[in-house]
Amino acid sequence: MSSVNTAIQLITREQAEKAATAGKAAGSTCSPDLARGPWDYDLAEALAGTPAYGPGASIADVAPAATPRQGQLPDKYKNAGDAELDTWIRAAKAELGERAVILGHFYQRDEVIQYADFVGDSFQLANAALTKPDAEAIIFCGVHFMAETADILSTPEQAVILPNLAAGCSMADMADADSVEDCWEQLTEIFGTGPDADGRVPVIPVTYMNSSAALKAFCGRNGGVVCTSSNARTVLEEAFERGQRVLFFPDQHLGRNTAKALGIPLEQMPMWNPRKDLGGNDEQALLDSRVILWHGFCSVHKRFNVAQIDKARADFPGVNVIVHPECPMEVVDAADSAGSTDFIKKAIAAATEPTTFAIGTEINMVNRLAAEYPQHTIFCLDPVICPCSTMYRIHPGYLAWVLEELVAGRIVNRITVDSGVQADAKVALERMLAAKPK
Ligand code: CIZ
Repeated sequence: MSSVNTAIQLITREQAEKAATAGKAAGSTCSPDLARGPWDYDLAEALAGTPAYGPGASIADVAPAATPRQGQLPDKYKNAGDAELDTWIRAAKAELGERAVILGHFYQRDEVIQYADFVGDSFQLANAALTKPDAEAIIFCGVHFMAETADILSTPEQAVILPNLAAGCSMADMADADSVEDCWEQLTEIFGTGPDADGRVPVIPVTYMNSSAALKAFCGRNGGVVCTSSNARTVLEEAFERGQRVLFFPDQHLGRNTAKALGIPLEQMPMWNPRKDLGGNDEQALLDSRVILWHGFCSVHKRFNVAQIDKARADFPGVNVIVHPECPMEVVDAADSAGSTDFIKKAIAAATEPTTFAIGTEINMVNRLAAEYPQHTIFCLDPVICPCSTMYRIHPGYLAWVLEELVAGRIVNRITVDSGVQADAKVALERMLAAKPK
């Protein structure tokens, strides 16, 4: 199976040849711009003066003005062919040896993953870096919040590098520290701060790993905790032991799916829209709530729908549908199971008989699983190739650049989290690690 990148190049070439034909054929990409180098978007942002997520699933999401931007990649790397970049990356890696470790997220393109020393989800990767205490540089081929987490968990001597600073996360950007502080103030006015007769405080803030370090620190300071998609249930159960209700951000879907699985009725899960007073709720709805859901979402997982599941079941009787809990509730309810990237990977690895799997998560990961397990039929529920816009911003050109700079003794694109923020964020991460399944 060809990589997502190669498929996009082929499709867009074909589409250009058939430019006269309107409409999208099944199997087309969500944007012909995906065939271009990410540096075109770095330049477009510089010219427009405003950041944007670029082509892919988040193209329509609004990037906050303060979103980090990438300066221009030197022409040498933009103009190089695949073979040249491969030679440079391998040579730099060999020269750096143990001094550098390359981490590749499951959602990253194969053209980058091939150079990764570790491949995994964000938390697995941050932990993998801990096994390399002698590495001076941790090159995170993922997105901004992941690099921040790696910086929080690594030693001060280690430099965490994000090859393209514009590789953010639109979902993480949907909850900024000011809006969350503002929400917290409004909630405190309604609920006060005093515990109930059982010693439970009014609200426990819970942030998904996919959030800025500032929000993890907010949770650390306010009795809150971080969760990942693999431990969200455990974290919520623990939060309900200490608190009467939870404020969950930024992903409404992970919050809703997890709380629903715990038996919390939908009526007790109001949504908080940060642009509205009281998040768009009346006071009683907040007083009656168990989980207040932030109005955030992942634009990759929002693309999955029940019609796609119905079609997969009609086309492949007996298909096993597994989706990520960032998908909307109806999709999770219609699937056979839902779980984190690691859950999906393990479910496929555990299948002993040839099986057809329809998967609802990012296309690069689904295609890699399909290539890794040829005994199974594995496909993405979404027929349109639409990768994560921000993972797409990392390309072998940037990886070659940051590595060659390291060889020359220069650190570029370092992600540094302020020491105070680190300390508070660590508290929230440690609470997550201390939470044990019931
Ligand atoms: O934590 C991660 O890496 C993400 C984005 C999701 C997951 O399920 O692993």
